[in-house]
Amino acid sequence: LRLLGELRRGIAEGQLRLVFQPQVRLSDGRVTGAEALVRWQHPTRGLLPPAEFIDVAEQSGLVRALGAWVLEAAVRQAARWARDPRAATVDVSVNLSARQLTDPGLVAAVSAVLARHRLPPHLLVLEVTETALIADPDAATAALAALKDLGVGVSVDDFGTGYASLTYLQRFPVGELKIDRSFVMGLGQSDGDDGIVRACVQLAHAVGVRAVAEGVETEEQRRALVAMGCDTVQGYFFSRPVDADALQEWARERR
Ligand code: G
Ligand code: G
Ligand code: MN
Ligand code: NA
Repeated sequence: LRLLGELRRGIAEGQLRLVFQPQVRLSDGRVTGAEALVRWQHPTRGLLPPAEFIDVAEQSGLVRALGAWVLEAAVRQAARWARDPRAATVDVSVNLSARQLTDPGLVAAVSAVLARHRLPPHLLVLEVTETALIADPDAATAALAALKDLGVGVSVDDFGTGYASLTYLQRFPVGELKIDRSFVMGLGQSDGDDGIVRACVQLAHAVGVRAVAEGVETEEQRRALVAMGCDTVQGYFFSRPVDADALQEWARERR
């Protein structure tokens, strides 16, 4: 409860930060995107990762205010990069909580923030978890269809850990599947994980969407993903999440 009060104040007082982790296209090694990840610069406890406050925020409904802050900050940053002729053009992925996905005001809020910052919609990608999609598939389908009409990208995060049936996959208008890092971790070490990751890549391509692998930590994993035809990768092997300037520096070095 104390944490909740502190977080409410922290959001209002500007204590949240975003870091960005590059997403690399395997075909040419270029940085095509960045995932925005929230941090909380707590006045006494230091820089806190989302694991320390997202669940509390989600349970209390404060995740709406947090999510609104993240969306605004991420779109503002993406728009700055889009306007800057020296900056590499990257799309920015934002994680949505389950509550945000089923919030009837989501589409209007996304539309308003894009207009406010004049960001071309295709430079924003919203990551939704498989679990959030399945919790209310009809509401999710409607929200995703409206987001697609706006021109915003949608990614299914933590793919493989939920229970999305193939029927749903075909029905949800999404642009990419993000293979959960628990499977990527075992690449080259576990035949089971090799098979799962290969199947996820093929499944993505079968429904006409990009396959993204997260949590890539080794050259061996990268090579396995190339062999499987995975499109895009993200993970510590390439870069940890870094601040906005460092992300651009990293991207420009690889243009
Ligand atoms: O940044 P880190 O790798 O510690 O993130 C841990 C978890 O927190 C991930 O599952 C990620 O999706 C989630 N997360 C990070 N930033 C946000 C955010 O802005 N909103 C929501 N809802 N979840 C986030
Ligand atoms: O659930 P989501 O995909 O949003 O989670 C992103 C989280 O994964 C962030 O907390 C990020 O810091 C973490 N992460 C990113 N790359 C790696 C990696 O290569 N290895 C591990 N273990 N975690 C990673
Ligand atoms: Mn994510
Ligand atoms: Na994930």
